[in-house]
Amino acid sequence: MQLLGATLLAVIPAALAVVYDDVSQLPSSIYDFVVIGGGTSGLVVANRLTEDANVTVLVLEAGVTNHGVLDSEIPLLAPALWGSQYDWNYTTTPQPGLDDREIPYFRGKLLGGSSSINLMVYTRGSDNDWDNYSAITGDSGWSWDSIQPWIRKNELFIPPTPSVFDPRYDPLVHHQNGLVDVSVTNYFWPSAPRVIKTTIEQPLQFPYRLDANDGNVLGVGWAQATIGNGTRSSAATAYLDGFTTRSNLHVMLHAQATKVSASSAQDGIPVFDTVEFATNATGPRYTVVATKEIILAAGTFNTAQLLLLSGIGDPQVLAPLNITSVVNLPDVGKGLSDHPLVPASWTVNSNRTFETFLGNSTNFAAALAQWEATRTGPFSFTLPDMYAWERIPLNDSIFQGASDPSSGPHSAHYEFLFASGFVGGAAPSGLNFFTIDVGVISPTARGTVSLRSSDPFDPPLINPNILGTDLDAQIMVKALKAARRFVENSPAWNGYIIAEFGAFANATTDAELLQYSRENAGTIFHAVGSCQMTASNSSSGCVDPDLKVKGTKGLRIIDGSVLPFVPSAHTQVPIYIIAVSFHIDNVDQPSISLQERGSSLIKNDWNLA
Ligand SMILES: Cc1cc2nc3c(=O)[nH]c(=O)nc-3n(C[C@H](O)[C@H](O)[C@H](O)COP(=O)(O)OP(=O)(O)OC[C@H]3O[C@@H](n4cnc5c(N)ncnc54)[C@H](O)[C@@H]3O)c2cc1C
Ligand SMILES: *[C@@H]1O[C@H](CO)[C@@H](O)[C@H](O)[C@H]1NC(C)=O
Ligand SMILES: *[C@@H]1O[C@H](CO)[C@@H](O)[C@H](O)[C@H]1NC(C)=O
Ligand SMILES: *[C@@H]1O[C@H](CO)[C@@H](O)[C@H](O)[C@H]1NC(C)=O
Ligand SMILES: *[C@@H]1O[C@H](CO)[C@@H](O)[C@H](O)[C@H]1NC(C)=O
Ligand SMILES: *[C@@H]1O[C@H](CO)[C@@H](O)[C@H](O)[C@H]1NC(C)=O
Ligand SMILES: *[C@@H]1O[C@H](CO)[C@@H](O)[C@H](O)[C@H]1NC(C)=O
Ligand SMILES: *[C@@H]1O[C@H](CO)[C@@H](O)[C@H](O)[C@H]1NC(C)=O
Ligand SMILES: *[C@@H]1O[C@H](CO)[C@@H](O)[C@H](O)[C@H]1NC(C)=O
Ligand SMILES: *[C@@H]1O[C@H](CO)[C@@H](O)[C@H](O)[C@H]1NC(C)=O
Ligand SMILES: *[C@@H]1O[C@H](CO)[C@@H](O)[C@H](O)[C@H]1NC(C)=O
Ligand SMILES: CC(=O)N[C@H]1CO[C@H](CO)[C@@H](O)[C@@H]1O
Repeated sequence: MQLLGATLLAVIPAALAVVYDDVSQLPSSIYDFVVIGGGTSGLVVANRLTEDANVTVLVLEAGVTNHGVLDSEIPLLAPALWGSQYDWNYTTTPQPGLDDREIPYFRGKLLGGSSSINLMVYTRGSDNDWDNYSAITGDSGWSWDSIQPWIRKNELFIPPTPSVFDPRYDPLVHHQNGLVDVSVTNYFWPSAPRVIKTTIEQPLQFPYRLDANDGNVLGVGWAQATIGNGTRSSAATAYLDGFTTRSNLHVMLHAQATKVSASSAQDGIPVFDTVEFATNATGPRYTVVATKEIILAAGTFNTAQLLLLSGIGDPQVLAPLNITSVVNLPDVGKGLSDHPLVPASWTVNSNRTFETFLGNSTNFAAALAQWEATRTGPFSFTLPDMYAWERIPLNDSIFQGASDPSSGPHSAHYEFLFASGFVGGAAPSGLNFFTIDVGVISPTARGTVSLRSSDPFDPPLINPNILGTDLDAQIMVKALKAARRFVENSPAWNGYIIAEFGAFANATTDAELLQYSRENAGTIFHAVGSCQMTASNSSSGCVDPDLKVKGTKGLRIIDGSVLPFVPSAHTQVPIYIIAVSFHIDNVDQPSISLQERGSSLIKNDWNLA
């Protein structure tokens, strides 16, 4: 099967007032705040800071505009963006857990960043995840209870049209005052009622869960996604498009930051205030000045890369690259965690799967026309319409001698993403598929981000260490066996499933399933933790709980880098939560500590009104 992608819209909307295409258009080189990266977190931070009309913000984005990118708007076509001009096109280092294979690592290179190319699954993580973050940082502001205002501030839940499957979410844990659209699917593939039936037929092992976003993720349920009216909602559509009349917010496209530097010091601590950027490797280097703060929001890989390029890291690693050490911060780039993923596919007896629409140009055109006219139909939701979050009993032999690798009893060890078609590449034509994408959610392996060279246009060395420990690999094997039981042990699938497909069908013993995993696993692209937040008095990690880079002034990191470990979640919402909590003056929730921290950003540090 050849995956089709929609062609670009011919007409690109007129350039936004504040979004500049060429450096010569930039009206100033001095701003209060310079945000590096116009992605998931960067655009949220820029939006929140410019709520105060007196605060000027420049966003430097290496990529292009999200406008006119139809594959980014149409949920089911997201995979067409991967490996495209909107992708950084990274490749990992050889992965020992994957028989030394190098795998592609997608990252959005356009406004909205990875929120403009991801699969849009909306998950907040478990209460245990956030309570662990709070314990690790010694900051109650990161606890599950404390982050609730930021969930509310981010989410605009759009209730589904009524269906026979209702209720499909818990209205008590959803909100309609935020900016990012969130919904469940209104289009039902033939597999969906079978997944539901399986929860009734195998209730002990695979119970139904009404809502995985209530603090306890466990169970099988309907996937929520950052989609509204059948269309992707991204950091760009939610936090930039509606705010282009703010004259204090400027966005520079094609602007890749190459270095941050300090032009002074206070009490021996460098005060970072200068950002160097370029539009290509050979072009001139430009500089802008941040009179208050530089905010790094370039994502897990590029934020760590930029710190290292700027001499912030382990001096012994920087010296051989001839990079002068500015701040001794050995943990930059260390402790990365990510979710391994491997597909289990079956051929099915169905004339309505992804293949029906993506592999046949007549059907593709019909589905596209339906989406264009009404935003409904097969293209209107993301690939997984349902998911399952599961645990392995702690008395299982794989945990012998190891402590629970998850953050607690409300977190998962593995996940199933249910998809009504082949996922992850080209499938033979003429067949229809059902896939359970199986992910390890509590990885114990840790990876790294490091420099290939001192050239900022050289991609960083990315080692997510997929299936890098025996325990992670054993969890994957257990999860694949559970996926098999899900389908084999329920009459719900009779008459639908034809057979297991490909190498998965041949892998029956644990050893074969392990080999299948090593040969076929990749990632769900959830890498976080390259510049972790730790307690203020801790010398490990990179940032304090207020996300200021240790040993510096004027420099903060607000993106996926700071999460101490990958949560029991797809990562965009935890990152939104962190980003939305930083703002000038929040009058919503005066009693919580994050709010006080947000206020202090301006009131104490910057003495603004
Ligand atoms: C294919 C894919 C599928 C995913 N699916 C899901 C999902 O379904 N649900 C979910 O919750 N999460 C998903 N994720 C993960 C989630 O999207 C990311 O964790 C999250 O978006 C990262 O946010 P961020 O702000 O840290 O980085 P990003 O959103 O990646 O933003 C970084 C931005 O900085 C820019 N940039 C980088 N370097 C520089 C520089 N030097 N100068 C200037 N600009 C720079 C980039 O171009 C980008 O715009 C997926 C990710 C991918 C790649
Ligand atoms: C990624 O690779 C594709 C295919 O080679 C290419 O067309 C695209 O321009 C690349 N992306 C970037 C941002 O260079
Ligand atoms: C690099 O950018 C400069 C302008 O910043 C431009 O003049 C030059 O043509 C670009 N070079 C390449 C190879 O794209
Ligand atoms: C570092 O500088 C030295 C001396 O100028 C040079 O010999 C060496 O090649 C440089 N190393 C790198 C990695 O650029
Ligand atoms: C699938 O087959 C049914 C019954 O023959 C038919 O009504 C339906 O239109 C077909 N659907 C597609 C997408 O081809
Ligand atoms: C594409 O689907 C249509 C039905 O919508 C069918 O008539 C046609 O034969 C299919 N084309 C191919 C190449 O399978
Ligand atoms: C959804 O999109 C369709 C097609 O553009 C439009 O007609 C409709 O008004 C939209 N509905 C809402 C609620 O925005
Ligand atoms: C684990 O505990 C459960 C419940 O106590 C029990 O049913 C099961 O047999 C135990 N499994 C193992 C491997 O000991
Ligand atoms: C499965 O095993 C059979 C028999 O050994 C072999 O012929 C076939 O190629 C294998 N299929 C895959 C996809 O590995
Ligand atoms: C940091 O502070 C906490 C709480 O005050 C204390 O328990 C801990 O011992 C301190 N750690 C270090 C390394 O000083
Ligand atoms: C902006 O600054 C001016 C002059 O300092 C002050 O009068 C005004 O109140 C400030 N406005 C806001 C929204 O803080
Ligand atoms: C720092 C912290 O709170 N760690 C906890 C995270 O969750 C695990 C599993 O429940 C606990 O054992 C840790 O103590």
